Amino acid sequence: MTKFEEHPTVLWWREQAVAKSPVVASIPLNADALRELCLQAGADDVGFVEISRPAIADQHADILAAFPRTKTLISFVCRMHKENVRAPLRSIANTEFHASGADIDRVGRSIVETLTKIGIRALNPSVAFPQEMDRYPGKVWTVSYKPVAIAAGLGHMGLHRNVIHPKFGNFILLGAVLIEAEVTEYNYPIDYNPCIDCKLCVAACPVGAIGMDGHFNFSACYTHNYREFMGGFTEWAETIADSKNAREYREKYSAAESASMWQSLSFKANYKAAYCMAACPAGEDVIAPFLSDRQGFVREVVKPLQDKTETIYVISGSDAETYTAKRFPHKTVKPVSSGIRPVSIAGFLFGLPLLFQRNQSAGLNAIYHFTFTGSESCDATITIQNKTLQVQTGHIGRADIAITADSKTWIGFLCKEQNIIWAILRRKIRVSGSIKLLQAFGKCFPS
Ligand code: B12
Ligand code: SF4
Repeated sequence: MTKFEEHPTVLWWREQAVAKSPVVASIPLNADALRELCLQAGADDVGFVEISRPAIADQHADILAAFPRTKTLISFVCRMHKENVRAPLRSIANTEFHASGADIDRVGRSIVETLTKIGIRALNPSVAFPQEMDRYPGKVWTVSYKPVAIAAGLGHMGLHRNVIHPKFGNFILLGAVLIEAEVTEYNYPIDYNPCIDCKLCVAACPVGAIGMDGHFNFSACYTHNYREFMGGFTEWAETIADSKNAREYREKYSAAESASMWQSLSFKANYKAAYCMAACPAGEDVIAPFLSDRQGFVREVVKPLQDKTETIYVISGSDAETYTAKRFPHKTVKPVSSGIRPVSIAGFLFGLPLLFQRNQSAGLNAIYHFTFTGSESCDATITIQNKTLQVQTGHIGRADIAITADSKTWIGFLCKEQNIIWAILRRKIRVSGSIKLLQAFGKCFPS
């Protein structure tokens, strides 16, 4: 083996490093030229955000963990074909989502490739998947593109929480490239929200995930729309494991559902809805049919999605179960589990706002003090009041009920592996206050 000091690569680098010009990355990149480079790569719009921007401060750690040299985020969008997204046939919409996702990855990669050639180090995280599944059910993605796109002046989140571009509407997917250079000029949020507050996203969503007041029911969207992704897949696999034979499995899953799962595994996971995005008339390039004939637009775009007969997946005892049965009686409501099981107390506390079903909490006003002991000891206060939820660390205020629990036992109980009565009898879980309040608590977080 050649000695390190005499290795051809080491010798080559040392020779050419002497003659090298100043490090390119230390010179700010011209914003116009960089913008042009991104458009040439296939982006439909682009903006730049410096890493120190307060609007993305909560993402610093994750961004720098992925690429410690990051000085600038290039935020870009690729347009989707709206007729495809709007088609009630989901195979057509999913083809569009996957093709546009591939565009984002291709554009990001192409920007990285060009910058690398001129000596600027850069990295493009994935459009959506793959993600870091070892962190599941926590934050499995790297960069939250929506806040970055907003900071870069590419639009604002509408009532449905998708980013609406002022021109292209919400028919865009988002990407970002992290680069080690500064840019001569940065971009800032646009001064109006393209959302026109028509509430058609509310009307179209089959599980009531979007509230009139802007509340987003994560668990409702995730359980139905993502039925063939992480949680739904986990539940499907567990159903197979728990079934005594093929006949019992078939009682729980139809042939169409098995085939659909096969399709997702073979051709990329399929979304079940995205109707909020399909219905949205906002954006200069999109709004004409809505403004010229509002009723006609609803008839042509929203009604077919509402009228579609299909299976809607809901968590048993959730707000979505009640909503879908009442609002869309012609759709088949199938109660399932979300498949989300916390693996730590931190995960349990983090997940509460995502699982909270505000209508199930109606009439409940209580302060819960949790004391977790054992492998993950910590204190938490959970306040449920007027259909809202607050999770705080420490014990705050006067508790209506205090629960002391061994952390492992509590996680086992949440995963349905431990019986709570057994745990109470063995004093692994101790409750001071009305047990009814504990039951009411459970009702707010069906999973
Ligand atoms: C997590 C996620 C989801 C979650 C949460 C959706 C949401 N509102 O954020 C679920 C699984 C429900 C989801 C659904 C969809 N998504 Co999505 N999703 C993401 C992802 C990976 C991160 C989103 C994010 O930044 N959230 C945090 C903050 C900024 O968003 P927020 O709305 O304020 O927060 C809500 C939720 O995110 C949730 N939340 C906050 N923190 C955390 C942490 C964890 C661990 C979890 C699980 C949830 C969660 O609670 C908040 C309030 O409800 C991004 C890709 C990425 N890397 O950025 C795509 C992304 C946001 N999704 C996208 C799309 C297209 C969709 C769907 C249309 C998918 C589809 N084809 O059906 C639906 C639309 C649902 C909707 N109305 O929002 C696009 C949006 C494009 C656009 N124009 O804005 C993105 C940007 C992907 C992309 N690269 O283009 N998605
Ligand atoms: S459908 Fe209407 S209310 Fe919903 S985000 Fe689009 S413009 Fe806003």
